[in-house]
Amino acid sequence: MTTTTLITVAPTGAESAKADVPVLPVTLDELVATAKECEAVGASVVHVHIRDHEANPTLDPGRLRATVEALRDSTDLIIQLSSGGAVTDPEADRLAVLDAGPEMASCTMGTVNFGDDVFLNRWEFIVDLHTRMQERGIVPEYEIFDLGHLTSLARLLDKFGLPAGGHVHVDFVMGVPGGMPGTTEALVACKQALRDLPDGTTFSATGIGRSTLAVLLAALSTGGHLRVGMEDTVTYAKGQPVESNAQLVARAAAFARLAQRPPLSAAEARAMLGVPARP
Ligand code: KMH
Ligand code: ZN
Repeated sequence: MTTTTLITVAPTGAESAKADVPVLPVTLDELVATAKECEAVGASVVHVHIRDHEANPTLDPGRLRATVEALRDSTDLIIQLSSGGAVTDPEADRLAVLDAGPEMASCTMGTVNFGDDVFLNRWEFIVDLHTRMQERGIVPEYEIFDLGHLTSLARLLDKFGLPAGGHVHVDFVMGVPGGMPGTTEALVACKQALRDLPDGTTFSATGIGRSTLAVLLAALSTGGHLRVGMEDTVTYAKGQPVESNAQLVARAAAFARLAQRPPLSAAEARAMLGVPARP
């Protein structure tokens, strides 16, 4: 029985434009303010994509390092950098994300059609990411966009060993046009496939766009954890734009409490995920 809930906030992403979503946090100040608000209402992990001075997605190494430092100085949140970036980012830049010294980084377990684009994740690239994270003590969150990605994860762990920290945590990213649907049935299929992964593997789930609530409720009812944020949805309810990331985290925390699985603190989340405690 899972008795608590890990809430990850993904506040920015690489897909929405600031011009279309004015409340999207794109500057460092906006990101730090959002992170603090989200921590106050129940988040314990922040999944970070950054933007440049024109609010376009970037993997600029200096900006990434400054972002990690600022978030570490102002919050206790576990800092998880996206190694996925935007669909246009080259592999070398995505690998270089690890140089910014995050506590965690995402590691997507396969290629997926991504709307009109392709989110490319070759096997050799995945192996490179996984082994570099092992060497540097960065804890991965394995991003699963489709059922077969779990097969690749089982193969990865079998051939190359457990991640840094020894704990396996996966995140089901559901409802991407081209990936698995954001439905209870798909989530249950993913959960069942976890039997091929090490004992104790934990999962969170997020539903893109309209599937947000269905996936949130399915995750809670099956012992899963939650990811929410404006990376994944910019609509709170029909015809009602999201006001802030904290609004989404607060709703997730309220559902988690109703399910008698209150949010974890960042320190508790570190213990669960195998992320070293902060000195
Ligand atoms: N922006 C997507 C192409 C991740 O952060 O690792 C990839 C993504 C996954 O968001
Ligand atoms: Zn992301």
